[in-house]
Amino acid sequence: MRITAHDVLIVTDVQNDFCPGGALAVPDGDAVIEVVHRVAARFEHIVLVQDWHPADHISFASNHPGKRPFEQIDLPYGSQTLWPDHCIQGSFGADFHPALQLPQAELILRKGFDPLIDSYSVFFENDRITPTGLAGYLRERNLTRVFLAGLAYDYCVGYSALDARRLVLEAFVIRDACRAIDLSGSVARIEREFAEAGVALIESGELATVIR
Ligand code: VGL
Ligand code: ZN
Repeated sequence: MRITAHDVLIVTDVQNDFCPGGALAVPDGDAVIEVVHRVAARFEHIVLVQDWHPADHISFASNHPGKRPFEQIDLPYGSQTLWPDHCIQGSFGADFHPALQLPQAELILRKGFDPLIDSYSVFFENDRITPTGLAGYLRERNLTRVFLAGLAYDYCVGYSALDARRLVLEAFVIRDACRAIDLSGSVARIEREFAEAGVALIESGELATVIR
């Protein structure tokens, strides 16, 4: 597959808290790093995304007395999974994993900073309405095909890919450049939605073997 000047690699949430030893560790999360580095060499445009919560964030179980991580609650914008405290602004857990080295990235986009709403997708907060600004950024720069990598496959990466399709962008999820949380069937669910929305699943080898 040939990468062009209209393609962007979006590397999501490769942060200490989502890697082994972190507060919301995704199994094998740090294994994405070498795959991301390999595919990044093909791209002219790279965006990094950082989950970036205040300590009083509504998605933290610790802010809901009597609730435990991974329970669901109903909020004005819909159902919300509660998480362990993670990616607190300025903390070590919120830093990118130290092995992730992409100094050529053109934008670092932070999400999840509003205390009252979570944001899995890099395009919209969890109300599916409030924009992060990334759609406008890509539009102004004429970046029309998004390639997604990082953590977690079934949450941030997955919701982002679905929203990309809603925005009429072409969306490719690089499967081996992602790892999943897999909570109550979340992987099967997101893959059903990928199929309905026209999100393409590819492997890094489909990019890495082709010379730009
Ligand atoms: C994510 C849960 C909570 C993600 C972020 O990046 O997939 N998941 N915050
Ligand atoms: Zn989060």
